[in-house]
Amino acid sequence: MCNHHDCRFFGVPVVRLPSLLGVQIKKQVSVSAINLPTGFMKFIDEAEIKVIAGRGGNGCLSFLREKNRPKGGPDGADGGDGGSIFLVGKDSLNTLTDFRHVRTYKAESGQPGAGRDCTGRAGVDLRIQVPLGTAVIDVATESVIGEVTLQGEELLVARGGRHGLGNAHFKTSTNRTPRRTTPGTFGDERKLRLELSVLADVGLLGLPNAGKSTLLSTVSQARPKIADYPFTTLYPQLGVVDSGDLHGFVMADIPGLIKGAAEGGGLGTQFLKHLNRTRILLHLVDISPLADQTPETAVRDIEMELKKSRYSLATRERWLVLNKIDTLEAQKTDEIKNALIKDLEWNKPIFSISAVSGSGCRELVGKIMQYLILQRDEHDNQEQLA
Ligand SMILES: Nc1nc2c(ncn2[C@@H]2O[C@H](COP(=O)(O)OP(=O)(O)OP(=O)(O)O)[C@@H](O)[C@H]2O)c(=O)[nH]1
Ligand SMILES: [Mg+2]
Repeated sequence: MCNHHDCRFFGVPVVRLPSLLGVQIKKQVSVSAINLPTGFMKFIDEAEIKVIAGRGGNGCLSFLREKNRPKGGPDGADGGDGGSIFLVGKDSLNTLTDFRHVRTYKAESGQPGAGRDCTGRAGVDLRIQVPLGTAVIDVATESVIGEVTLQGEELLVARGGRHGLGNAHFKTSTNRTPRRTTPGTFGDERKLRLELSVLADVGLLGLPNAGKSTLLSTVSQARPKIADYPFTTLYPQLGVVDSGDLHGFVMADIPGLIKGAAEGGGLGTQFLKHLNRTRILLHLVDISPLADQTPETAVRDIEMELKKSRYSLATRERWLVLNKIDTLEAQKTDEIKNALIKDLEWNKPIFSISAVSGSGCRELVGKIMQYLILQRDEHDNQEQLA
């Protein structure tokens, strides 16, 4: 039987490019990120899955034959109904990453009926957990089947086949030995497109060239432009990070900030609004010997811009991520890290990574996921107490 643990994950995400003319341009690509024009931060995570409901079990043709009752009459029973498939709202999921690995979901078929009036067992229904806000579209007709918006809400997406009738069913006063049975019918089989509008959970901050886009490309399937000149990123980018277990999260990369951004320097602070609803900010700092600023200045300059901006980002949970450690001896990295902790009186998490080689990135993603889950649990507890 299909068990949820075996059958999650699937799909090639599709990016929907919003068109300012109102025309939707769709593009099948292997990334879940999108370049967005300024101020247009809607991001749609998509996955296509196939659902096959269980078949109904056939009815049975049988006559009771016992030593002392040679003409015992028809005893062929009905089959069982096929299992149906439901999507179920789950509030701890927030992306469709889980559907990237499994393409087909199949519910169990009903068992055929048997002699001696033994009805076939019904197939077990399959319940697939989806994030709240998931819209479900039938790919063949482009019609919307529904949207799952509440925790525990169930949406029937493929009805199981009906059971077939056994010959006992057709016994009448005029026909005591019916040979008629009916087969079980097929369950629904359809391709579904799941669509979810997502907001970023994690925002990347930092000076130009800190390696923000490189980090996004290493931990997600997004492929932002990367180059060794400032302001490579001109528009916010989003990527879905698969943290390897049931959950994933969305990371937003915005153009680099510079000192004086609040007064319009560089690309200004207009993009900070995209980080306004994130839950953690990752502050990337280039600690390579070639960096333009010292690590301390790189942190303080950005902090100043956050304080000056209209958004309440200065008090937001912010972690320091020291990048480009591949350019230094491990000992030197530790020295820089310890000096920063001391000089900035830093008491929040701090990480050392190489976005290029991936070193330290897995640990960082794991810690972010842990934090997001913990925060969600606290939020749930507070709601229960209220
Ligand atoms: N050696 C090394 N180079 C890195 C690392 N991460 C990024 N880089 C390089 O740093 C340069 C800038 O990287 P980006 O990812 O474009 O930086 P960014 O922060 O997105 O820059 P903007 O978009 O301009 O704000 C590129 O040449 C990267 O290859 C790293 O871990 N090690
Ligand atoms: Mg960039």
